[in-house]
Amino acid sequence: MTRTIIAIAGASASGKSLFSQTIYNELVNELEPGAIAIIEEDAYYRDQSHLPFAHRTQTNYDHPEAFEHELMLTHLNQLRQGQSVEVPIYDYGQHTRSDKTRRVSPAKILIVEGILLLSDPKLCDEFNIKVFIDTPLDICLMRRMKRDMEERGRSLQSVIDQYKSTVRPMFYQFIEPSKHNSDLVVTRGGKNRVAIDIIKSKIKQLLQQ
Ligand code: UZR
Ligand code: MG
Repeated sequence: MTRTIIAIAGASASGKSLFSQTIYNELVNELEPGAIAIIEEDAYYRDQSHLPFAHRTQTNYDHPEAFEHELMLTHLNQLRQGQSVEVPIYDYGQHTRSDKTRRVSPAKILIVEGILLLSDPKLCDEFNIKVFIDTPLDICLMRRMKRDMEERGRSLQSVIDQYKSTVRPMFYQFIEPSKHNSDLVVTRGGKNRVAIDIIKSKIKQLLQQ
């Protein structure tokens, strides 16, 4: 069976998750069970339970090394071969993996989304369709302030400090150049209706083959 892996990359708070989840949610009930699945790169942030909490807050989470891409690669290969995988569940409050996992079954269409997916050549080789969400960085920052304060328990000062120390520099060093590895650039992010509909019809076309 041919399986298709679609990668959705872009800056933090660019609208990757909303874009991916909109496609997933709108298709999942229409398609036969198990046709489509979704995995976040964030789930593969390294386990840091062996480090004291104060050290974990110092990690550069916007650098490719923060992720266990090797494990993600293994999982993508297992899914391609028709095996289920146990995807880690990350705890942003504790800056480490929780002790729970999420079972993902092999699907014909797998959507993966995350900031640094297209910066890794080995991962890029696995992706059949590569999309880059190109939202201006000031818009991302505004969204991130709201999201991280409301959903990830951060103070305004900590969001600003992280933005200056890692989010912005790592965006220019790793994320923005990875745009050139994409097949498709989507402006604005999660609410780009035309782009969502184009990806949805591509997925339906792939499932009919
Ligand atoms: P998205 N991140 C944390 O703030 N803490 C963690 O323990 C792990 C990750 C942030 C990370 C990155 N950055 O910008 C963001 N910092 O999560 C990626 N600083 O997640 O793509 O959903 O924005
Ligand atoms: Mg996200």
